[in-house]
Amino acid sequence: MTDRTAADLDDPTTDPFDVAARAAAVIAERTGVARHDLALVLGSGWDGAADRLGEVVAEIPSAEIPGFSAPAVAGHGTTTRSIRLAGTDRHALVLGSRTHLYEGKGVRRVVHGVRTAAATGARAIVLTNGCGGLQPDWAPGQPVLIRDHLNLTATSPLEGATFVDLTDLYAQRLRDVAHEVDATLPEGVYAQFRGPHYETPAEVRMAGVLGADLVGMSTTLEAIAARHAGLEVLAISLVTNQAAGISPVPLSHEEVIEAGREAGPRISALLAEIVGRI
Ligand code: 8IG
Repeated sequence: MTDRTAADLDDPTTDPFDVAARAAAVIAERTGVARHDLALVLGSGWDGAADRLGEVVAEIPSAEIPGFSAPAVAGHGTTTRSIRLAGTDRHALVLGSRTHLYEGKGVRRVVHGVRTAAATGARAIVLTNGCGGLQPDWAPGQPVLIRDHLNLTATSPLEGATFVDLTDLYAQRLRDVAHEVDATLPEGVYAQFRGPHYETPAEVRMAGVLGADLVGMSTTLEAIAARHAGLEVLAISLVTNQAAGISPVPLSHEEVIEAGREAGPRISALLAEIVGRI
């Protein structure tokens, strides 16, 4: 069944929203939670960041949910969790990973988690990612609110004549909520490249000239699909490295890992406080 429904998403005659509705029905059945209130997508560096949100009500291998991709490596699949937010009767759907455009599985797969979140009843979604930073004063480990984006993927998750206004895509209301928690959080414009290679220094300079502060390989297509599905969007990047050519020192993988580890407790607390106020 999982295989068939995954194939359905790739079939152009299938409505991806039907697959999302089936996925939401499976989530409701497996979690016993009829309706989720908000959703989170955890990007690189954010793995443990949802652990403080509240009590895990249920955890499902994502590959068992219609339309979600099977894990690339057996036994290394991610899970979808239902978490009851501490001190409330509200539930968050936590998507443990995402499908990236560079995997070549198609844009429908990239945004299926977001559409599923909307189908479970969520009204808002928090998209997180790890990315490269263009501002020299943003050290690795710096969280940054996405204020706006440049979609440099040359594609869209929307099909046909679907004209969606993106003026307030990264909702000012939710950025205000985040700033109530931490007034020092900087904001930036995120440029999504297709990847999977990192940018050349010339491409990073180009992105800077175009107005980007952050470069990454996710989030913008999901944000567009989320807005189209009626979700309010908050997106938070973790700058895990300075983008190519920004620092005179070449990237050190160890430094990046260490920065992520060091940022762990801070971004977990940040996320829990923000989610509690949404
Ligand atoms: I972590 O420097 C991470 N992801 N495109 N560029 C792009 N994606 C990234 C980067 C980066 N760092």
